Amino acid sequence: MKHIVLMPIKLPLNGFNDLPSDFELLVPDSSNSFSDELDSYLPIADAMVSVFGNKVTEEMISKASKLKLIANYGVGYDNVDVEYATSQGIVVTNTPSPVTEPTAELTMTLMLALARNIVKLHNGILENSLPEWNVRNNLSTTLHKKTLGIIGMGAIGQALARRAKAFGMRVIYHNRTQLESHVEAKYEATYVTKEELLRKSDYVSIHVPFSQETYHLIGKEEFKLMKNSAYIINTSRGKVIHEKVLIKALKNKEIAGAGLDVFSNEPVIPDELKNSPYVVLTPHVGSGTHEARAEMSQYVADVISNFFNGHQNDLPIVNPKVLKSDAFL
Ligand code: 8YV
Repeated sequence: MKHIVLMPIKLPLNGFNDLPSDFELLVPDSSNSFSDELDSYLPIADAMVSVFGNKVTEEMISKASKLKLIANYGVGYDNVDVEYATSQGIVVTNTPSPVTEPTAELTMTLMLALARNIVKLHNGILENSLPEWNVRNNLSTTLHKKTLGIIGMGAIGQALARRAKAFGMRVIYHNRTQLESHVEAKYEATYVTKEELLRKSDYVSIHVPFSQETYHLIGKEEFKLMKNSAYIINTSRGKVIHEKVLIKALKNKEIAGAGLDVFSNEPVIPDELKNSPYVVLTPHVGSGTHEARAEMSQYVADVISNFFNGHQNDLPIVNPKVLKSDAFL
C-alpha cells in the first residue's frame, strides 16, 4: 500500500524525489496548481502539503477521509483549519527552522531601506528628479544607536535581534513570556511592556503568529503611542496590523513610515499604501529565496517520511493534543 501525498501547488521537489518507493506524490504537471482537480484527489490522500494562500478548510478536510497528516510549507499555519483537523485526528506540522534566517534578513532589509531612503533615492536617480548631489542633500538616517522594539521574540525575533545587535542598535522586546536571562543577555535585549516598547522604539518589528489574539494587535492606540519619527515593519501576517488605521497614521504623519511584506487581503494592496512615499513594500517574500524554498521542501519531505515511518516524536507538530485523541488512534 502506497502513501499518497498531495502537493496541490508545484513546489521545489528537493527531498520529495527521494521519498521511498512506498510513497506516491501527486503533483501538478505543468501548471502552477491543480486546484480544480483537488476535490477528486482528496479522498485518496494520506498526506497533504499546505501552502499559504491556499486555505485548507473544514470542507476540504471532511472530503479527505484517509488524511493523517497536513504538512504545512511555512511556519505560520493560519491557512489551515487546525481545530477541525485536530477533531479528525489529523496531525498538522510546520517548517519553523528553514524560514527563520531569511525572514529576519528581509526584515533587516526593509529596516535598512527605510532608514537609508533607498527606494526614493533609487527612483530619484531613474527619474532624474534628485536635488543636486552635494553634502546637504539626499540625507537619510542611521540605524546605529537606534532602538529596535521587537514584538514576538520567537526564533525570527531572536534572529532579527542578533542582526540588530551587529548594527549597533539597542534592542527591546515584548513577548507573551519573558525570555530566560541568558537568552536576553545573548542579544542584550530588554523585556518591556508593549506600551513601553511602542513609546521608546525608533523601529517596531512584528514577529507574532496570526491568531484571534493577535488580530489588529497594532491599531489606533498603538500608533498613537509610537514616536512620530518611528517606523513599523511587518513580515508576519497582514491582519496583525489594522491596515486602514496604518494608512491614516502614515497620512497624518503619526509615524514616519512602514516596511511591509504582508497585507490584510493579499495579494491586494490598497492604493493608499502603493502611493505613499513613506513605505517600502514587498510581496510576502520573507522566506522567498531559492535556498529557503529548497530547504523548506526538503524539510516537509522529511516530515512526511518520518511521520509514516513512525518517528513522530521529533516532528514539528503544531497540534500535539491530537496524538492523545481517540480520533488519531
Ligand atoms: C511562506 C510564511 O512564504 O512561513 C511562513 O509563515 O509566511 C512564508 O514563509 C509561506 O508560508 C509559504 O507557504
